[in-house]
Amino acid sequence: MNPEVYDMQNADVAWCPGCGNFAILKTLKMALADLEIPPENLVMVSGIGQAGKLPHYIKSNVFNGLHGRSLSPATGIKASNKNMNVVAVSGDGCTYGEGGNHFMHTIRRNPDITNIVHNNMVYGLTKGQASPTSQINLKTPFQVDGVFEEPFNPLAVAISLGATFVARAFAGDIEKTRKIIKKAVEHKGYSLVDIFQPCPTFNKVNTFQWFKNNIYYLEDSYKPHNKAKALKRAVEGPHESGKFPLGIFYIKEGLKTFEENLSVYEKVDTPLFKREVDRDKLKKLIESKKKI
Ligand SMILES: Cc1ncc(C[n+]2csc(CCOP(=O)(O)OP(=O)(O)O)c2C)c(N)n1
Repeated sequence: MNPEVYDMQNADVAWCPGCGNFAILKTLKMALADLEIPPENLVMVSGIGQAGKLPHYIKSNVFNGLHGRSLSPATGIKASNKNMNVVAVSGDGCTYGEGGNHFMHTIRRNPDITNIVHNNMVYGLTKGQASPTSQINLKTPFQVDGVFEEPFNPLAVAISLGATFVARAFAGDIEKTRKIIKKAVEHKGYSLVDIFQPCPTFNKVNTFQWFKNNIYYLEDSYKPHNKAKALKRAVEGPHESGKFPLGIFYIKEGLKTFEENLSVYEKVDTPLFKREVDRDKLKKLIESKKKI
C-alpha cells in the first residue's frame, strides 16, 4: 500500500522545522502501509503535546484526549471494537510524566494496542521544561541549576511490569524504525516503542548528533525472549558510561489480551459497539441501590 493513503490534505502542521516528529510521522505511515492497514481500520489516540498532535496529520480515526491520557481511551476503543488497529502516540512528558500511572497499569492489562512514545527528553509544547526522561545536568529555563533526578527508564519499567513487547528506536533511522514499528503493530498485546527524537528548538543538548553518538543497535544474535537479559540491556546507557541500545528488547507471546479476558467476548464475538444496549436493564441498574 502507498503511505500516501494516510496523507491529510491541507493540514496546518505546527511542528518546528527540523523536528524529529516529521521523521516519526513519515516512518509510521510507511510501516502502516507495509501492513496494508486501511485508514478506516486505524484509530490514532493521543494526549497533549507536540507529539500528541501527530494524529491530526494522519488520515485515520482520531481521539485526542487529555494530557497523560492516551492509553485509557486507547484501551477502551480496542475493547469496544477489537477489529480496529489502535495506536496510542504521545510524548515522553505526556506518557511517562502526567500519564505515568496509566502507563504502568495499561502495561499490566495488556490490551492489544501499540504505544509509540516520541522521546525528546524535554517538554516541547510548553517550551522546554525537563521531562521524566531528561538526562542529569540538563539545564532548562525552569531547571536553572540542571536536572538532578534519576531519569525515568521506560523500557526497564515496562519489562518489569510484564509488557509483552518492548522496543526502542531512533527517529533519525527511518528504515530500522519502520521495521520495529511494523513488528510492534503486528504483535498481539501491548507494545511499547520508545523513539528517541531530537527537539532542535528546546533541547540543545540531546541533538541529532548527540543521539548518533550515544546509541547502538542490539546485536543480531540478541534474542528478545529472556526477561532478565532484557532488563540488563534496558538499563544500559550513557549514565552507566555506555550507550543506549536500540532494537527489540523483549517479546512475550501467547498471553491473553485485555479484550480476551473480558467475559463479554467469551461467547459472542460481535464487537461491543455493534451490540444493542438493553436500556431497561441499564435503567434498572442505575435506579437500583445495589452497590457494584
Ligand atoms: C493536566 C495538564 N498538565 C499540564 C499541561 C501542560 N502541558 C501540555 S503538553 C505538556 C508537556 C508536553 O511534553 P511531551 O509530552 O514530552 O511532548 P512534546 O511537546 O515534547 O512532544 C505539558 C506539561 C496540560 N495540558 N495538562
